[in-house]
Amino acid sequence: MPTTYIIGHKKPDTDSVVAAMALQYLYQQRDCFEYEQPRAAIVDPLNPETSYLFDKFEVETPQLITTSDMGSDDQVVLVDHNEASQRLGGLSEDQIVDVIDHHKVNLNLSKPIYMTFKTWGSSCTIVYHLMKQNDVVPDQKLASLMLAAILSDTVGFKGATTDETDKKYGQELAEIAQINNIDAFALEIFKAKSDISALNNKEIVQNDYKIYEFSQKTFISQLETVEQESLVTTKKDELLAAMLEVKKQQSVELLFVAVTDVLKVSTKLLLAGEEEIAIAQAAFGGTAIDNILDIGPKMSRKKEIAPAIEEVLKR
Ligand SMILES: [Mn+2]
Repeated sequence: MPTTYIIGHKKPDTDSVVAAMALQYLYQQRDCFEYEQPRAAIVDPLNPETSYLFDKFEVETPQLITTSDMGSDDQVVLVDHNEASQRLGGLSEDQIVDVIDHHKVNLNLSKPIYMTFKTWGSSCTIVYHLMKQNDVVPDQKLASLMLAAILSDTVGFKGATTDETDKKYGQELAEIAQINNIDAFALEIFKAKSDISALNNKEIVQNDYKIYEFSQKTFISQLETVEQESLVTTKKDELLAAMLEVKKQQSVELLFVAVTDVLKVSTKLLLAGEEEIAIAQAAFGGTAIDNILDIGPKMSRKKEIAPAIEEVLKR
């Protein structure tokens, strides 16, 4: 019997991993989805935030897979991403049967498939919506993780991508999870996200990045932290050196690192070189000082940072 792998993006964040697990739970409860042997999987190891949450709630990590684990008649549901550059490498488009996502669509497949796209702040908000439509209630652990994913993706309901639906469903999930203080839970998640103590500088630069196929291949990394100041002062030179190495290794033309303070709601961009400095200044205004540009309260890579850079590159 074929397996239906439910897969989030490369370098998975909490939303990507938990949304896949929540979809597996939903598909197992309701056979109207007709997915055989639904199985959540990951394509890269968990980040420190997700590891922290899985330890805290004593949840097993989904299987780490490559295409060699998959048979030719296995099916794939993509969640929390859709474009090829963010998918499991080598994945055949013909195996994709469904996409559940909240990112910009960049797809041109050769056959019709199912799709659920919403403009909400988290893929887990969408999966919870699908659960509600099908009278499925997540168990307490899953509800805790789904709330964590929503809080992580929306930066505690403060990010620009936050929708009223995220808040409403977050509240409902908090009740199922029996989490009374959502703000305290969000702070706990931010601290776990900020913990980069186990990472070397190159790993820090690549902890949460996306590569965009703009007119120039562009790498945008984001460090969501409660310790912005030390990252852009004492650690700055080491990070800039690591950025140049990563730029070469990843074969990208442009590389930006957004250091976002999730409590102060502010972002400073670390700029790899002269070209990035010129582009960032054109995109956000202001003047970079020592390879750093303060872009103020912009926190969303998806909605505020990447589109502004793309816009300049179109000119
Ligand atoms: Mn997401």
